[in-house]
Amino acid sequence: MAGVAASAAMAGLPTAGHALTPQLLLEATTREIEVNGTLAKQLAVVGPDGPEGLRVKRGDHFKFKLVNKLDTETLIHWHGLILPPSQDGVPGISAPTIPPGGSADYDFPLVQAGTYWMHSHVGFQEQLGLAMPLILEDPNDPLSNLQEVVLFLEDFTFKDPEAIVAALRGGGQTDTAVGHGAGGMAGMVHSQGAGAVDAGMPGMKGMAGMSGMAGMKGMAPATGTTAAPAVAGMEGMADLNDVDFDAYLANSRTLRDPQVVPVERNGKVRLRIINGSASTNFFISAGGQSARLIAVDGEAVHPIDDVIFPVGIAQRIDLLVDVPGGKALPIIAQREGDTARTGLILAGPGAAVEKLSDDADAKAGAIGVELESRLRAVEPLPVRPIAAELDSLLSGDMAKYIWMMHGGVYPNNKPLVVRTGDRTAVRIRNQTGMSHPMHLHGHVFQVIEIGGKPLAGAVRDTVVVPPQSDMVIAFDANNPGNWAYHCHNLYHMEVGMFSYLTYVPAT
Ligand SMILES: [Cu+2]
Repeated sequence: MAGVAASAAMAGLPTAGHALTPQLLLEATTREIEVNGTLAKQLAVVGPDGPEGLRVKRGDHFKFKLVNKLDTETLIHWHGLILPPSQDGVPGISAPTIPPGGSADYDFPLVQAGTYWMHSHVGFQEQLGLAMPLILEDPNDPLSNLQEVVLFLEDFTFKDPEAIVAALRGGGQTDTAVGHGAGGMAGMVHSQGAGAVDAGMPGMKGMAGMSGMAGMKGMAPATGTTAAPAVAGMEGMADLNDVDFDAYLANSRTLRDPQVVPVERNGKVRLRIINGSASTNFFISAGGQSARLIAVDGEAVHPIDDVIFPVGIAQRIDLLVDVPGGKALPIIAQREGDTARTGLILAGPGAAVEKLSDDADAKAGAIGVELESRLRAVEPLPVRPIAAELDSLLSGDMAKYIWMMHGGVYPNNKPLVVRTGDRTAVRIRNQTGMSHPMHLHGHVFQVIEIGGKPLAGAVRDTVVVPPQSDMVIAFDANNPGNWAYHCHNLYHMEVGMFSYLTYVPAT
């Protein structure tokens, strides 16, 4: 892959066929990539199948030794996998970190098939590149004759993420952190199409005393138990992006120098799209052409044909696209609320590939619930009565850049407590002005209510809960242990928007 200075392929290891599941090697290491002409040193996971991701089969064992070749501690989480809690890769919840030069062994049966990913769960290592696709192949995949293309999306910054957080908290001037220092005004300016607010812009300073519009209902750090009222027009005032990045990457490339994938067979491609961003939601399109959505977060959905599909932070979508002979089809990911975009090109035989700008003509909107409301799982949860409904409150203070779950910042907040065997519903109440991609480890859940309307929605592991809204998810408490449950916006999580799920025995 051009643009990647260090080869990520490891010589001497098999590239496919883990049928006998010998223990294979994964390394946490570093690499250099070129981002719009500038070399950047990144962290990286290197495995036997190269930088396009790790491929393993359902029914096999996930049997790896993870070696830490970094000069700092690390630990990797296998996002979306149902596995024993001790192997889930979250420091403080499932296992200790791996020291420099150390290693950890993983061995568990793979019970799922679909599009997944892996990433560090330590500090900002995921933002720095310690992440990779994880494709769980289905041995009986009816689509196995199709060409497969993995599209791994990331947001990229040359800056130190810790400095970005400091700026978001008002500790310094930067052109990277979008102006939360202006007390929640940033989102309003965005929605009027005036562009990103520079936190260091002198004219905004006088507004810093507005303290996040704390007087507005539902936007203050909330401790009550009643749901926030639906305020007309609030969605338009939402903050869409915290952080302005230097680039958006598709398989480690920008759209100025995109990957061009030759389309081989019968002109039909299965795209496995993974949003591996730290803090960016995207809208996916295929050059205005209709595509067919067949899975979200690795789980099959009844097909939906459309021209644009949102994919939230940490979520995945599988799309089928037709690439007519002689045509070059751009697969574009445009940032929510922005013109910035990235992507790759699917090129049919003999196609001329045109240069594409990494800036769209018009801004994308906000991710809402339009698609989520239409999703229907092919294999919904078995029909059972709900034994317990738990409350999960999301709150925050945008001006101070404090994000909370269950009334506090981790670890000063309460976990969700479930009883072994219970069908459990969780009402997620987002009382903030931002959307939050909420992720539960070690389980899959079904979306069963959106904005007060019941539905038999998608089965998945990460759901975007829009500002000022409720969503209800349900799952079976059938994997006892302690499991991370958190906002997957890395900047929110790192300042404390993190909790966990814990079990008590059935009585
Ligand atoms: Cu969040």
